[in-house]
Amino acid sequence: MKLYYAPGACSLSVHIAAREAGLSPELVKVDLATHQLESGADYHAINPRGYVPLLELDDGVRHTEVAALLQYLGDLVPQRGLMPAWGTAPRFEALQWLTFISSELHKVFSPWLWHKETADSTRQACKDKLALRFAELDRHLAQRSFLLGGHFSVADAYCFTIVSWAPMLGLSLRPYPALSAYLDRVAARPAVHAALLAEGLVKA
Ligand SMILES: N[C@@H](CCC(=O)N[C@@H](CS)C(=O)NCC(=O)O)C(=O)O
Repeated sequence: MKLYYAPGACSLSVHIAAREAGLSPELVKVDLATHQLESGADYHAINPRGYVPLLELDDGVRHTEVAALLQYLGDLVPQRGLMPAWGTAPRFEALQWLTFISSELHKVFSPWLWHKETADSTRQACKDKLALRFAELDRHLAQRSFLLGGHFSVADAYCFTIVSWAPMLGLSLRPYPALSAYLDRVAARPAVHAALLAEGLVKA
């Protein structure tokens, strides 16, 4: 299994999920500014959409989309409990969180994360929307350790990755103590630490 990633990008969530599942995909780094691999090869030849993550399975077939990749990895090693069983209420809840993180967090960050020229009015509208979402997450996490309750799931891998972008973009998480404590809790997990280390995001 091969994971095309960029350090700290949304692909980190898939990297974390893989490690939490006990898998060690081969990591292939993509420079998102140039869309080139370290070899100099054009990443568009791998993923014509140009974005990470992309997971290449051992049969050579390539797959994209964070929420789908996370579910796949969670289902691949069910004994790790990273994705609840099909047809259950927790599964329904996990799907809602994955969709929420994708559309209400990830893609609200995207305009100004990737396009420095984004107008101030758009930037402010995104920040206001994120503040609402962070406040909701803070209330939710004040009552439980992880998004689904007491147990870490792939939704946490995604939430952790995206919310961790906030300080980098000048958004303080100080108003959200439960959310901040949650990020610390997730970062302290051995598999998460290993992924952060492998991507060069923390020191050993
Ligand atoms: N729809 C994709 C979006 C992935 C995405 O936004 N990736 C960003 C990194 S967080 C990226 O590679 N951006 C660079 C680009 O689009 O060229 C998914 O959910 O996986």
